[in-house]
Amino acid sequence: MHGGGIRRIQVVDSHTGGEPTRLVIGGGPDLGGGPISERLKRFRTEKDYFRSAVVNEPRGSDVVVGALLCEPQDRSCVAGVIFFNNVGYLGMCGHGTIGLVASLAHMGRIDAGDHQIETPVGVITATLHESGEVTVNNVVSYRRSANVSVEVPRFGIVCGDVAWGGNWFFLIEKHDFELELKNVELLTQYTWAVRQALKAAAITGDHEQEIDHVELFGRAKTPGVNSRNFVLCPGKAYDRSPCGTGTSAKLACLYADGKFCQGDVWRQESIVGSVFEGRITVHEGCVYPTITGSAFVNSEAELVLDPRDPFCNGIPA
Ligand code: PYC
Repeated sequence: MHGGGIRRIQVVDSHTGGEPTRLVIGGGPDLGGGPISERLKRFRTEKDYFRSAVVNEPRGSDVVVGALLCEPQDRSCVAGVIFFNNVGYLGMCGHGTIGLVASLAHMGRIDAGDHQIETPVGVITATLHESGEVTVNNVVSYRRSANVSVEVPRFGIVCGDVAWGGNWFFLIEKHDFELELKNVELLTQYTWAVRQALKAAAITGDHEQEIDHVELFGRAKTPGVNSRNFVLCPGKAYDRSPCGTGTSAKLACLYADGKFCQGDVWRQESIVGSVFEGRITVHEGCVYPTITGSAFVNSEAELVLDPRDPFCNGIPA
């Protein structure tokens, strides 16, 4: 039996409203110490093979979001985390944070209560409720520009808002599509074309950051739910969850339009029917969204990285 050079990675897999999170709890790369943002830079430049090995095919798939559990620099934090996907890294991830908290609870590392987590975009707080639900206090969210028009080849002029919810989003209310699972291919083509058109037109977030998430809204299917969405993620997979950062961007836009305020509850349904609850706190004019949802652990596993395997480091997406 060949065992030379084999590397073993311990993971806990969960899903949040259908969207998977693969939490790496052991066997990860040595990224040194310092702030998580610095460790992310080293991950990106020196150890990117590990990202691909964990989430890309044949071990993963385009839809899997990875989360590398890190020692926090700030000792008041229960954990540090770096989120990644099939094509790169995420500063923040709402469904992934809910998955992280549920996984830490599953591992017996945390109990119900408030927990601080270090991310590349700063320290955030998450609450594990006795019910098992998790509330994520997300980063400040805001609308950068309203009613931005872009010419999208094959689809014509599309109008939407550019907003930040921890990632950059283009939010589209007016379109001709039904947000149904049977239309996923068409929805993907449309939102991907919008993303390309935004890039071609140099429509960006702050500091010329690419808008790498496109979000469509439609009528909810579930009574008591405000809206349904379809969210295209950076690597062309769609979010099975209602997207924590996308829901945060939506709340910021609703607030900017005077349609939502502190004390209100927004129920956002995903294309698969899972629901997040969103609320905001407004402090000195800034919107701080909180997103509540549930995650379930569905696997504890060991990944095997065999250097003889030609696809040991995954098939690049
Ligand atoms: O929940 O924030 C989120 C998210 C981002 C990408 C996939 N899920």
